[in-house]
Amino acid sequence: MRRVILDVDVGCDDYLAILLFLHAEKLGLVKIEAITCASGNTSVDHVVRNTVRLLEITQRTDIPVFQGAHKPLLKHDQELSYFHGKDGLADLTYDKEPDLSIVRREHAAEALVNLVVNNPKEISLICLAPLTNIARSIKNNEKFASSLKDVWIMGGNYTKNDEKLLDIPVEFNFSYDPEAAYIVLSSLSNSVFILPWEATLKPSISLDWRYDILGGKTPALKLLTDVEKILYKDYRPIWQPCDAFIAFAFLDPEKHIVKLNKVNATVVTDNKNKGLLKIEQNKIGTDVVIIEDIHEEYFKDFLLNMSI
Ligand SMILES: [Ca+2]
Repeated sequence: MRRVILDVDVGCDDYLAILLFLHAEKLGLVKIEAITCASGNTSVDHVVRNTVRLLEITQRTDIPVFQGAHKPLLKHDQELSYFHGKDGLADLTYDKEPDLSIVRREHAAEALVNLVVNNPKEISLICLAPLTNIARSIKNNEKFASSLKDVWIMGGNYTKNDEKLLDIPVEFNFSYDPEAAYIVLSSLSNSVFILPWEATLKPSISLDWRYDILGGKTPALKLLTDVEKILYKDYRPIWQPCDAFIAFAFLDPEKHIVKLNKVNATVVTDNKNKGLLKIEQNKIGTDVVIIEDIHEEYFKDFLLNMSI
């Protein structure tokens, strides 16, 4: 069984990614050791509330939840993403508030260190948020990075790495905390998998399929359907649950990843394009596996089979 920690900024696609992992745990494929929360899509307070709400709906409040970074490492004036609404889940109203007494006292970065260093090479880290918590863990404990089994990151964009083309918007997770992205990537030595923004644009699952075929057959999916109907209204007709794509890739890489590319990469730290993933030809960066495409039909099948 693969042991995982999920680092999240829930966020509608983090929400779905957690559902995939809960389903995989039910199948005996993974054990979720903890969920650590960071700011990004919304404030970390909302991320914690959204996470606990989801665990209550799915009756999995046994999973330890930790609150982490409320700001990026350096960018104190950094704006949150408001694509997901102010509260991260489209600002719905609820009958009751989640019971936050289940949230552990330890800071997420401390919890990450304790879990990973005490279980060397056992735990896979699934990074679905800006990398602030992970960078802090790396800085706090010299054994942390080398004790990880592997690291799966949704974030970054890299295709246009030609200098002349560098003036492009940087993917949100990496642009929100570029210093954290730099620290994380430059500190890891092996088994790093990145699903960049470009790969999230490849699948072409229509919103019609999302709403009419997948729909909201469980209470957790019903809430997500309500959220996504609001968030996607003026966005695009194609569903783009970025974090769920990397969750899916992780769960069965051989079957679920259609195309990957082994490269050497760094994170740009200059003011222009800060946070952009840069492919290095002269091997000065970190060897990473870029997940370029996932199997769309298997992804849809997986979701249709979910009972969480
Ligand atoms: Ca996320």
